[in-house]
Amino acid sequence: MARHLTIAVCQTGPIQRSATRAETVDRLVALLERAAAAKAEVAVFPEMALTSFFPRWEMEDDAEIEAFFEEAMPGQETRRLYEAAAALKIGFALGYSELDRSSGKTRRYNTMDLVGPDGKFIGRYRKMHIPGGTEASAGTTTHLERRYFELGDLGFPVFDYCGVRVGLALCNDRRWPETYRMLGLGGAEVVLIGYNTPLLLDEAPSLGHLRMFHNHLPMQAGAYQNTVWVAAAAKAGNEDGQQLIGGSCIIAPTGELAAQVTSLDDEVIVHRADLDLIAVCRKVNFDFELYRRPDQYRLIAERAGPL
Ligand code: CDV
Repeated sequence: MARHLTIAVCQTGPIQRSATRAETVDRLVALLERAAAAKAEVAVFPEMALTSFFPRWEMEDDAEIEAFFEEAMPGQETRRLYEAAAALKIGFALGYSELDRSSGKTRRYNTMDLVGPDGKFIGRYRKMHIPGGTEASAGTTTHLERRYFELGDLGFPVFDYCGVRVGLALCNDRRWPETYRMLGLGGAEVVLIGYNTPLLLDEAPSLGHLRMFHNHLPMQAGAYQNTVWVAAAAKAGNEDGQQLIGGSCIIAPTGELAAQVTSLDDEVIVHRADLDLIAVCRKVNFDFELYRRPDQYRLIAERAGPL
């Protein structure tokens, strides 16, 4: 029997620092309702979908920083989203900032959770490629994720979502080939990604015209070379004075853009992903079992010479 998964990408416009969690959750619930009305079975929201992208600010005060984090998921203010998922029978992947005190220490992660169509937690991913620095430096776009987040400690897990193998990734992860390869080797059929990408970088203004190209290029290559569907949700528009790129999309295992947003606002795009296309693409070029053999890799390593 043919296998499909109808995927919704829920892009958000800017989430200003002045917005309350309740206002933001209202917007996410409205997007989820639109996705369900379009018969989507799963929805993906952006990275840090509950708050402004705060690593653009250098903050000292723990209370000020931790106001951007969630200690429990669902918490009091986010529970409505989980209830909406159960009522609408559509699961979601949600990016947020996680405060983990379970070990007795305070740990902070840039996290994405996968939730089922019954509103129940399925699995968690913590961002592995944390970009930026710990202190602002002159002449570069302030991006302080390393000040606020530890490296993820959960690897690249792949989860069962209603019989479909689903992996998660966050923003900068999407630029690195190992993200897709790890998820592909773990059997992922669908990769859900959330991101926040500034339109301009002070350190490389001459590359400004390539920002959208460099957004789509690695995701299309990752989808093609690992024969997975990729669905990526951006935060977009002018958020607290910084322009975010948008460009949310759904990409087929052929590398083709199957659906793309047309705004920098709250917007839902939906595509019925043909999961059988994965096997077709694998047969053409990327049969891992046949071609990714240890003897072949040994030869490649030998010929590469000393590092
Ligand atoms: N949130 C991110 O991970 N942003 C990074 C850059 C711009 C620092 C990105 O790769 O889009």
